[in-house]
Amino acid sequence: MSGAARLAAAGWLAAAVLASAGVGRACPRRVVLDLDPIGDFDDLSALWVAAVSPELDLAGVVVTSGDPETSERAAARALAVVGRDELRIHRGVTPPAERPALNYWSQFPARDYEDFPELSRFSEGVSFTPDRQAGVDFYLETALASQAGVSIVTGSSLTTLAAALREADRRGVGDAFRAGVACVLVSGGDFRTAEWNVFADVPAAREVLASGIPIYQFGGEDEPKSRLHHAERARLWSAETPLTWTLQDFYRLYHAGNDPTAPYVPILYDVHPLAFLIEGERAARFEPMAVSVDDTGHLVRGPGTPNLMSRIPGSGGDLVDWILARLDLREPPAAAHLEAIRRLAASAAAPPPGLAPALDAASALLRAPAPPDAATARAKLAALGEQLAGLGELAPDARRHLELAQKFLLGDPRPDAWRDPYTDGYIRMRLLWMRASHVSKRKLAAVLALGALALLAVAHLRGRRRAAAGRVA
Ligand SMILES: [Ca+2]
Repeated sequence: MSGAARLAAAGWLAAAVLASAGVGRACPRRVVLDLDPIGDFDDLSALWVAAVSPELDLAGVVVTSGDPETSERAAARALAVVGRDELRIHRGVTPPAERPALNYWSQFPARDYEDFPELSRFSEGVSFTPDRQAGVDFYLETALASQAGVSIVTGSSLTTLAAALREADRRGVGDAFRAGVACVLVSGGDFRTAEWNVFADVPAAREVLASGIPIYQFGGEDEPKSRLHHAERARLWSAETPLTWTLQDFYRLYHAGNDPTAPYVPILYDVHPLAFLIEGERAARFEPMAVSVDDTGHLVRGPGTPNLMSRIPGSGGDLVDWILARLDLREPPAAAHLEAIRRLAASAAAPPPGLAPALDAASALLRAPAPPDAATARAKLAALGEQLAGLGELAPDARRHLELAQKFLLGDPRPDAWRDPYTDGYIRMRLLWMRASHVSKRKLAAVLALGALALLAVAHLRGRRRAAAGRVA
């Protein structure tokens, strides 16, 4: 047995024992998120949940995307709104252009409308300087430096993680890297359909599945899972925090989305692994399986030694309420913005002496057992604001953080609130309209002609019936 295999067996056994003991928390809460921020709605949702959840220690973000530059800017905008600008965003490896010889979209019902997502526009106007440390190097550094191990949550293809495995082997630290990655929690993979994150890079998925690292696989397309329906969105929009507004901006670019089975209703799949990290078996239960990947990107269950934990379909219930309760949190993002001011003050040449006590007084508001009354909170934040001018060229950035902290704490009403029209009834009508608008002119003429003929036939029959009745009388 090679060193890697021994490590893998030991790691696997530990995970299996913990899982079977019902602990469900075998995975460390230090997390690397590997996402495709503009690939679908749920990647940024996962980023936001991770960034505002006090239970998680987010080490950084890796972007694995076909459009890394735009994706990084989207992630930067998402982190800035919740005061987590200190988190670094590392460019991963772009998934290969070559994909299985399978028409991926043929797995879905025909899409007869063209209201496609424009999530890349979320990055418009956002400036971001790419981090010099690439995603692969960040993976290696984080896993090798971590005493207790790190959990990797992937919501994109496994391209960057597979490249990190290869790079670790090339540098002769493959075993240490595999030991440092305590868990890989994969949002994706499916047995009945080809799921995108596996489909987009089958060789990478095979490498990760063969790595010996404990893998938790969260399924893909073949069961109803968490979706953000109109009623749940309305709940979010009514929270009126800077995050829920930004989420609404993002949703308005989602349009009919990628999945023709549920237009205008975004998925929340990629958040599921985070819920498991925090809630354990309340969020998901697993069974060990020996799984391989076929040439079309389907997972295949086989005999042999299990190489992953596959989520039991339906286990853990509906996560939407849990996710909503994270996305409308107020105190953690407000505290993060105050921490950002503290960091700016620490980097200033000569911070004003009144700044630290004003920051402490404002931070104490958030630790109070009961929410502060608005007048007290406003006064403490105003006192902090007076100190910020002393930060010189850092002052505008500090003021931005203070303004957002206040909006999280005291509410952020928008005068031009958008009414979310996408109720179930509206979606049905809208689809009918879009389908009708795609009927060709020739088909439309044929339908109208048939209708006119039917009307003529009915009128003719009625006339004959009336004439017959007249003769009888
Ligand atoms: Ca994703």
